[in-house]
Amino acid sequence: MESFDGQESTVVALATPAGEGGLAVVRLSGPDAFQVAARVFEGDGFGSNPEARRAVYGILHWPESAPTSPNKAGCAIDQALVLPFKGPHSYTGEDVVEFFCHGGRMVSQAAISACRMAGAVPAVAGEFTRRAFLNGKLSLGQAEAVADLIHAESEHSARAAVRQLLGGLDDQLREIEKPLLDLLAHVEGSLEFVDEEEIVVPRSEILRVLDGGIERLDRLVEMAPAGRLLRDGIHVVLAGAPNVGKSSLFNAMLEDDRAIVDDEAGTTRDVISGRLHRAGSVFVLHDTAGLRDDPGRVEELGIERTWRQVAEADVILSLQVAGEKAPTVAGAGAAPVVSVFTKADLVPDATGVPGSVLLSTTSGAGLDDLWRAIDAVVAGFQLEEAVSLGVVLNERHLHKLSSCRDDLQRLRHEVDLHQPGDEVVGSLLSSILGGLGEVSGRVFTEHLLENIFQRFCVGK
Ligand SMILES: Nc1nc2c(ncn2[C@@H]2O[C@H](COP(=O)(O)OP(=O)(O)OP(=O)(O)O)[C@@H](O)[C@H]2O)c(=O)[nH]1
Ligand SMILES: [Mg+2]
Repeated sequence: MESFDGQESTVVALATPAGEGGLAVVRLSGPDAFQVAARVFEGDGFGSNPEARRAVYGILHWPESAPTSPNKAGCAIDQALVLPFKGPHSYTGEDVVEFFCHGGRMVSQAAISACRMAGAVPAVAGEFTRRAFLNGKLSLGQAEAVADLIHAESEHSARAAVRQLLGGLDDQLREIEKPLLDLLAHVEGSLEFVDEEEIVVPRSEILRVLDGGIERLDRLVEMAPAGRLLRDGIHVVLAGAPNVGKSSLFNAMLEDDRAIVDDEAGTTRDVISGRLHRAGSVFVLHDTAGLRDDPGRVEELGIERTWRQVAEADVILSLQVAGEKAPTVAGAGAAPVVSVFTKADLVPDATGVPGSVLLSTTSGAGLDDLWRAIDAVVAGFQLEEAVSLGVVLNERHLHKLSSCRDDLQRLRHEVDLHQPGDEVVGSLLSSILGGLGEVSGRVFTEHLLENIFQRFCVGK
């Protein structure tokens, strides 16, 4: 990957997916965006000082001076529309030009090459959004929401990302930071008038603010699992003894004949996964090898994979045949378990056990009950809350927010037990606020930006 080129360069990239399509959008951003555009576009008075936000129809062509391809010089590439944005009123905050060309690999590649000959350099992944962040057009949470929105596969994840893009996470962070900043100002203010050792701001006041911060951070940290589920989908693992009907149920839930079903025990040897969209969420189902004590060699490898999958599940479906005694996987993973009794059609007088689901994939009876039970488990994951607040936390957020919470707790303990002077309180508070600033993007490092923007595609 090419390294980030600094903000002085003018970059170019295809903003729409590569391949055939009705339109392709090629985007330029940087101080020379208008000059580059004027060298490759001819139409209705369009020049190097174009009217902002007015689309102009014309001819996109190779630059007149194209030393590497003299035979192309000035040749037309496409009929296109050009739309200029004058910084700071653009996505990146810089001068931006968008060309709307005909879709298709050749046209967009030629448009990009022409812009490069005219002085632009190729953008790296996420460079437009990175520039938007560096120019103060987006917070870090908003920039991350852009990536989440692009990658969103479900209605819930798209809704949560768009709310975060509109400032959801920033609002939550501000609510946490504001009282702490006020307290910091208060203790720092008191230092101007008195001796360092002295305590002026009442301890009860400090404790009240710290408690409020800890509580708000706790609530935010609790939403981290929801962020992962929104991003990666809800992983449901079907596990149980061989032949209980795991693959049959997996196929029935997916409404697709994906996994091999057979009356020989030990049919499934490997984890088979399938995705499905339901109630605004993505579910990832995993069919697994049946668990038994004396498996063959290959089966044993499959069983190891079953346990790994169970350990990583969000919801475990523990299957056993109705009316038969069998070991279950309850308690094997950290995730909630739904007990499922299968082959209900073979036991005509079967009655359900409270808290479990009785079903038959042969007749289809009980499948609705199973989804209701899964929905009840999912309701505990706070997805709705994350969506409505616009907070999609990732590992980075979780790590930072938890350590800020722990630091606040330590400070609280200190204030409560040892009554430190205002100067100590002030210095600890400002380091905690620095940590919170790394989540909001007030404080950032090159390394942090590298990690965040590598998730983006080129052209965003
Ligand atoms: N009568 C009846 N038979 C079922 C039902 N579900 C599955 N079966 C049968 O049970 C046998 C085993 O089904 P599978 O779905 O392959 O079971 P499994 O748990 O995936 O088995 P392994 O992959 O060997 O661990 C097959 O012959 C299925 O047709 C059901 O609801 N009713
Ligand atoms: Mg199977």
